[in-house]
Amino acid sequence: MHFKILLLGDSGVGKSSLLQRFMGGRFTAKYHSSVGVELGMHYIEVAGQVVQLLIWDASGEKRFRPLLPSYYREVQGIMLVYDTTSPSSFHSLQSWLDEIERYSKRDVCIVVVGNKCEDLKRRKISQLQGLTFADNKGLAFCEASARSGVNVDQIFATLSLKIHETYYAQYADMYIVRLKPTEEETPRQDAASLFVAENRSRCCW
Ligand SMILES: Nc1nc2c(ncn2[C@@H]2O[C@H](COP(=O)(O)OP(=O)(O)O)[C@@H](O)[C@H]2O)c(=O)[nH]1
Ligand SMILES: [Mg+2]
Repeated sequence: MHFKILLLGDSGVGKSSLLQRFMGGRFTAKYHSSVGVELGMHYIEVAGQVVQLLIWDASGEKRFRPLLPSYYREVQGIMLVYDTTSPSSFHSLQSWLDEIERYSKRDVCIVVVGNKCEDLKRRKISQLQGLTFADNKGLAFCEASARSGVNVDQIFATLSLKIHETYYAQYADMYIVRLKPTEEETPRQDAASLFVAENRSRCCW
C-alpha cells in the first residue's frame, strides 16, 4: 500500500527541507535548488496500517513547471507550501491552486503549509492570514518549521490520514484484516488519528 504525495510551492519556501526533516529528522541550512522533481520514500502508520509514502518534491522554478501536470495527475495528496517570511510565496498560492484544479484528481487532498514559522523576526504572514486563506478554500492548514522540526511529522500524518479517509477507508476491509475492534476490545486509535483529535486546535485545521 502506498500513498503518493506532491510538494508544491515557490522556490525557496522550504519544500526540500521539510522532506529532508521528515525523512531524516535533520535540517541542513545549505540552499540546494532541486533539479526538476525528486522522490522521497518514507513509511508511516495510518489507521493501524503501515503505508509507504512516495513523496515528490517539485522544484518551484518556473522552467520546471511544464513537467508538473503528469505528477499532478498521479498523486492523492498535495502539500502546498509557502514561506511565512515571504509575502510573494503566499500570494503565489492561488496560482498553484489554479494549476492543481486544472490537472489533479478532483478529490485530491490538499494541506496548505506555512513554513519557517520559527522565524518570528522575519515573519510577514500571520497565522490568521494563512488560516483564513485555507479556510476560504476549504483546505486544511498548518504552520511548520523544517528548521526547528515543529509540526513536520504531524503534517505528513494528517495528510496521510486524509488520503486514507478519502480514497481507502471505504475499501478498508480489503487490506486491513480488522479495522474495527470487536465488542470486547476497547477501541484503539493510531498515532495519526490521535494527533488530529488532540491537536486540531493547536496545529492543523
Ligand atoms: N528559518 C528557516 N529557514 C528554512 C526553513 N526551511 C527551509 N529554510 C531555508 O530556506 C531555504 C530554501 O529551502 P529549500 O528547502 O531548498 O526550499 P525549496 O526550494 O522549496 O525546496 C534554505 O536556505 C533553507 O535553509 C525553516 O523552517 N526555517
Ligand atoms: Mg527544493
